[in-house]
Amino acid sequence: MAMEKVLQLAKLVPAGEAALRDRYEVFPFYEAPDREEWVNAHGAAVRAVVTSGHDGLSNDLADRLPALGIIAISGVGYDRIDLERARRKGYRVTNTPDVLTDDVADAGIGMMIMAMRNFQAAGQYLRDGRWPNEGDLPLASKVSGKRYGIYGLGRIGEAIAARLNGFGGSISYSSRAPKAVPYRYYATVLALAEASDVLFVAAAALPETRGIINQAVLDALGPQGFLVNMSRGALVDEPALVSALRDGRIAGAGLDVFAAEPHVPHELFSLPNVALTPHLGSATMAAREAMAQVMVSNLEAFFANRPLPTPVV
Ligand code: 8YV
Repeated sequence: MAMEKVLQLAKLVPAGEAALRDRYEVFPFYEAPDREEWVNAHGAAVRAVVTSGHDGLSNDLADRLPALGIIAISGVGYDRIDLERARRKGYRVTNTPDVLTDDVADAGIGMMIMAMRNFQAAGQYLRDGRWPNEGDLPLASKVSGKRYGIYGLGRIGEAIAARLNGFGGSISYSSRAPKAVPYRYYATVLALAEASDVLFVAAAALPETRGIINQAVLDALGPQGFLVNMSRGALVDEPALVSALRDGRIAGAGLDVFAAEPHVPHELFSLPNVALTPHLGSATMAAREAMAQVMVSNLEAFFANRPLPTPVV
């Protein structure tokens, strides 16, 4: 029997690559010397697209895959997929929740500590050979015992909260509706920011959350406050963030995600009060292997006409 044709838009870990190639005829689109030519020749035969959370699938490309039956994301975020179009055209979309939750939450806590204790700039100071001549650095902010706010209390938000329980402060959150959790609820992110020393962004990027971390929210967080974003850059008004950081209207930020990744606003590079990482919340071998496995199990279910393990659409 001929193998099903899968168009692959993002590279996977070796175990994921092997699992995919064992089962399907895979076209790694990112390696195609001439994508246009490839789509013309093979687009009509593609039944499945494999992609990452941040690569998604553009409608322009989707338009050229008339036999598309499923977009299997190796990632939890589906903000780069037009779900409305998927519903309309009748193809499925799957993601990989749960298996990356711990890793993203771990990274969020690391990011908070890195930003508040100034570890990233301090590491650079040491590597630049400045310690012997210039001595000790200015003192940083205490991390424990603070008022922690989490915007978006989904799986990842809850996992961040579970870890924050060990820090001896108070935990609040804002999300669409209050949940049965022992944390204080605020109806708006503005009210949450006002009541927080550290504001974690853990909500999905949706049209209604775009730019929601705006100047007013940053001013409410205040000159002692820190922003930590492990979700999507689109939720933050980046120019407003840059000016709040530059003017000391917030104390600092830890950012793993950016609006126009992999491009990062250059103004951030020279600011001493930010910690920056290149979207690596889920970037552990364990998480990526598990994500690839869940992604492949969705493809298998799709092609076998079984219920999809983790459907979005
Ligand atoms: C990665 C992510 O970008 O899961 C997501 O939504 O943003 C990340 O885990 C990714 O999809 C890795 O393949």
